Amino acid sequence: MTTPTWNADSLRRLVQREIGDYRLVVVSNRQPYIHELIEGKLRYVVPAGGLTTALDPLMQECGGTWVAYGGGKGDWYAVDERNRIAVPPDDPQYTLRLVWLTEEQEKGYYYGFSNEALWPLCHNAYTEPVFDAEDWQTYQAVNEEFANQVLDEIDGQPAAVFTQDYHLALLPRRLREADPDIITGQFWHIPWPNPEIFRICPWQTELLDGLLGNDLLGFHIGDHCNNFLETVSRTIDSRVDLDFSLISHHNEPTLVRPFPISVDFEDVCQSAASPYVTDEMERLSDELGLNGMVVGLGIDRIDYTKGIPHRFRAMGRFLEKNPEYIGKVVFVQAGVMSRTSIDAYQQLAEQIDGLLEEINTRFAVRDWKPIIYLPTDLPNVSLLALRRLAQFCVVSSLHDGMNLVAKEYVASRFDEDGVLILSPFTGAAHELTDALIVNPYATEHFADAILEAVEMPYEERRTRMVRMRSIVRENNIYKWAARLLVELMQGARRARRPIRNH
Ligand code: GDG
Repeated sequence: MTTPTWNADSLRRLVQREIGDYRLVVVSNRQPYIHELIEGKLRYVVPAGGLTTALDPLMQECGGTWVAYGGGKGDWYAVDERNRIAVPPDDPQYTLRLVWLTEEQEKGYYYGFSNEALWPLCHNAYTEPVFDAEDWQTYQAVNEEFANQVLDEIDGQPAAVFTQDYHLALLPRRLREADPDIITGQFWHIPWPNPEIFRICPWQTELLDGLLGNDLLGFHIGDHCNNFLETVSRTIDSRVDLDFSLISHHNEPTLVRPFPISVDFEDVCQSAASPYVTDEMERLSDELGLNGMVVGLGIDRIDYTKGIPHRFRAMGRFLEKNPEYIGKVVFVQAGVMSRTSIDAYQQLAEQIDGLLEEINTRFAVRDWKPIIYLPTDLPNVSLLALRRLAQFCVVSSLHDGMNLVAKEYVASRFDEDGVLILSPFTGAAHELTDALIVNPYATEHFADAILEAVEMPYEERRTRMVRMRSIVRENNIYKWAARLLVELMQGARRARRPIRNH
């Protein structure tokens, strides 16, 4: 007998059972509905990515509050006097409460400490973190501001607060200090490094103390949990129980657990099969000259952790070793530029441009060139079309918590075709073992994997894809949210009891 897979309905039923009288508050830097002013009219957009997909049904069911930074140009016009908006805007079910930040605060907290210190610190991508004391102060102040808004929202009622990511590491401790009865959980969407790496952070103790204000702390995979447990045991006064993945600090427990995030498999799969996508495939093939080509694909936020130069180098080496494919295989790299005010991202953009010029000039024949670069925010329909056009998709991260692009490619391939080339340094590689797993630093192997993907017989492509699809279908985003919720409401409270009663 097969177990039914999780979906929005089963998640809703679970919420009704688990939440009871508790108020659920989700806190994240990014909001689930961004209001923009377009030609003087207020419009909203739902940001791309798995987080909203997973947490929105949960919030819609329990009618809680989502607290986030109001970064949209139209947000100010959409809120009431308490900075709240009922969402979804078309059929309001829960409250979105926005936190305002000044430009200086956004610079120090988001671009500064979060993305110039914590992001490189947690990823082994050899970009040196910048530890700026002023950024750290701003990070503390912004975490405090988020905490104040959450506490005001809760107003002493029983509540469970589920915090997202590395922007808000200090929030849980602050909440616990204010009200020890609040149930606190956090999901850390990026890797956690080993203690040797983490110890270079001048504020490591404060960050760990902040995170240990959580009843439950989630990472994507067991390795990140183990790194965290080891970091805590080496850094601060605490008891660490490795068998139960339980930390006791100030006589308070924190459960540390892996929850591999995922995508809404059915939704991605059905969207990919839509006739709009078929039309878009035709349009893109004509526009980009893809007809008759073997197409390779990369879709990434342009970030130095994603190994984009590494895959371009591998593509160049592949053509050098296999010149018979010149004019026959084309690699399309799509994805949005991000965090462009940070030096490391500007350097990456220059490096990418340099490599593109070099490889495309070297191998170009007539109007064909090996790499087509589309660094723009493409609409979902174009991304779906590109995934379907691509015989192989490359995810070559130097380090990545999970990587949803890999799972989206698999979910899109309802035709059960396509090859995934995947870096072993992604969380996804732990589940998608039927991908061609390739170290992005090993250019020679990487080039050979491209050849293997290009020449792989249909039967083998299909066998591998069917297995990967069944894994992503089963371990979907709703399962992620459901497991987290159960651990938060049951596991974490159970762990709290014996310690508090002593
Ligand atoms: C962090 C962790 C973890 C990309 N380009 C465009 C676009 N995308 C979409 C993708 C995908 C999402 O953005 C990127 O998700 P990832 O998981 O690959 O990476 P991060 O942004 O680094 O996310 C990561 C994730 O959190 C979740 O926990 O998996 O490890 O680093 O959905 O399709 N979307 C649109 N246009 C683009 O050009 N619309």
